[in-house]
Parts: sequence; structure tokens; C-alpha cells
Amino acid sequence: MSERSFVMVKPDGVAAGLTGEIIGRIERRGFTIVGLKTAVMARSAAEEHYGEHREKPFFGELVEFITSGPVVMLAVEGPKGAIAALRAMMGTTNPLDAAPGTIRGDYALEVGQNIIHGSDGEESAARELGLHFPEH
Ligand code: DAT
Ligand code: MG
Repeated sequence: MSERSFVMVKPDGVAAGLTGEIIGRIERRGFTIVGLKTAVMARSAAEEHYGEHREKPFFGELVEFITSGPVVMLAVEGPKGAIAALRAMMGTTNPLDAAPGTIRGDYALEVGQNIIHGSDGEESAARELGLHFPEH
């Protein structure tokens, strides 16, 4: 039984030259990269991607940020539990709280610029993969 997640190196992670490091960590952990592309996310896709946060005060800022430069989008496959394991590798949303050894805990300090996105469950993974990798 396998599971797929949508993972994205955000514009700050790409600008900082962390794409290789992040992909390397995911690969070395044993996950399989089954989709990979770079793009500047369209505003409409960003608003849909972060639709659950539409009413939050930071929504505008979030959409501005995620569309501000190229991102690297990944479809990542692993055994059942992969989605949660990838979230654990990322660390908590606020990098200041993220444990050392996690991606956010090692490379970020600000909640609004936390360098990586990963689906938070099976439903969001299916939704996000369908949105960003419709060809799959
Ligand atoms: P995660 O990215 O860990 O799934 P989330 O889904 O709660 O976190 O929020 C999505 C993104 O929105 C998050 O990566 C960064 C931004 N964000 C979350 N809370 C925020 C806040 N209080 N202020 C500014 N940006 C925030
Ligand atoms: Mg989230």
C-alpha cells in the first residue's frame, strides 16, 4: 500500500538555493519522486491551493508570497504513512518552534517564509496533486 503527497519548495527556499538539499533529504529518506516541476504559481492556483485559509488575516500575504517567484513542486510517493512522515521531516508551521533536524528547524525563522509545503492529509494530498499535477 502506497501513499502520495504534494510537496513544494516555496519561493524563499528556491531563492536560498535549498531545492537540492530538500529533494536530497526526501530521496535519502527513501521516498520516490514521481513528479517534479518548477513554475511560478498562477494567482488562481495559489488561491485554490490555500483555499482553507481564505478567511485568515494572512491570506493576502500568503498568496502574494507563494506567487512571488518560482517554486519547485513534487509528487512524492512512499508507504502508507508517507504524508505524515513528510510533515514530520518539515517541522512545525512556525519555524521558531520547529525541532532542529527538521527542514524548517534547520533553515527558516519566519512563519510567513517557512520554505516548504507538504500536504496535511490524504484528502489534501489528493486535492493538491490534482491541482498542480493534473496530467498525472
Ligand atoms: P503548514 O504550511 O504547516 O501546513 P498552514 O496550512 O497552517 O501551515 O498554513 C499555511 C501557510 O500559511 C504556512 O506555511 C505559512 C502561512 N501561515 C500560517 N500561519 C500564519 C500566520 N499566523 N501568519 C502568517 N503566515 C502564516
Ligand atoms: Mg497546511
